[in-house]
Amino acid sequence: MLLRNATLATMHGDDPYGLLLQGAILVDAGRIVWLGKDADVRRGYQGPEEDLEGRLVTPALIDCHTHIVHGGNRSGEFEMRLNGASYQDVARAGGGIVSTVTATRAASEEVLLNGALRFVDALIAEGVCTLEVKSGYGLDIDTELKMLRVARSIEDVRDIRVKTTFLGAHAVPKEFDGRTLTYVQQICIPALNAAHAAGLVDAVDGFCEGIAFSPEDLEPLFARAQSLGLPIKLHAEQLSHLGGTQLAARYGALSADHLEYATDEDAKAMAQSGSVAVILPGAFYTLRETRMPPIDAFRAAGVPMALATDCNPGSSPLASVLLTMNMGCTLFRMTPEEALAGVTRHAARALGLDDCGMLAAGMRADLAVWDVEHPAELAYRIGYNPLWRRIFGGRA
Ligand code: DI6
Ligand code: FE
Repeated sequence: MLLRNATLATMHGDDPYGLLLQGAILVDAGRIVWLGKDADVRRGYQGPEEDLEGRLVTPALIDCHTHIVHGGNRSGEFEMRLNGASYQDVARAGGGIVSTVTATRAASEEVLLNGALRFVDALIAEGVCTLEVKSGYGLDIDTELKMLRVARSIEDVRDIRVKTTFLGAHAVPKEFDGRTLTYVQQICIPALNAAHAAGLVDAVDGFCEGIAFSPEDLEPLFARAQSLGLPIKLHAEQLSHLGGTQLAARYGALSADHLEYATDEDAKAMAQSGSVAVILPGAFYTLRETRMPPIDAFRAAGVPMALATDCNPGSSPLASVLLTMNMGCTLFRMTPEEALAGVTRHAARALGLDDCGMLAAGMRADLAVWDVEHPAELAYRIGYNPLWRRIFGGRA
């Protein structure tokens, strides 16, 4: 299939957005085999072609940080809080992350899958072709595996690629209250071993925070991940500065995520380890955080920045990559070009993928065709989806 008469945002090269006007893309067997100027289309080409009438083609979007598989929802505590309930009131009513753990343990795989598909479909409608999904609402071996199986099964029922991340170190379950390291040793590491043996893990993540795990707690888990050959990611410096970023950098992490409280030194460590900074404005917005991630320091150090929804029932009930891009620009002063790179090229890198996120010969033909003239429009509008067509592996 030949797509003609399009503006191509290739997301590489010297021009902003890697823009190519009056471009064409030749797709064969699910891959981009050629792209260039429409005028240079090979004369001998005989196959089907389509005139895109000047529309914009970008790499398909990538949501590289989600907790999209989970039981129940937390709208009740959202409402309680806005009616004046305190944190303790919410906790007494069984709220918070514990309530999602209880609901996720109780839910069947079918219920979890159908719950996730509501948000997966919203992302697909915005041109997403690759999705990362974390475990971390099971906190016992069976439920962590159940979440990862459900995450993988999304690929069986939708045209989307799923990468799974083991997040057993998300919270300490109440049965291990005050025994964090025991939980890591007795549940987290055995769950990781079992999930890896079942072929369910692409990366290992943790929540490094006062209310969750210290760098010392995470060290044995990361050592195990490393010996299994699994890459590391980390929720780091979201609510306070604990040194998670430096730990992640020492393990050559694919990414450190959130990073509101990260420092210039953290940015330098990430630059050295080649880790991506995954910026999550949905959680910043929902928690009404005021401390901004050090975007200038990431720029200065040359740390690639990705943007993701963090889609979860507590701190970021967000299922829109387009709104995430807008928030990255308006809340954090990222440029529209950085926002688009953050959900394409750099998001791919945050997942360790080198076959998507850019338009180039040899890449997967995961494309988004937009009814806009210029790529800045993607981050600019709020609550408007200009997707015209999504192409997954060469198929519309
Ligand atoms: N950071 C967060 O903001 C969420 N998890 C995490 O690691 C909170 C998840 C939740 O409240 O359910
Ligand atoms: Fe998260």
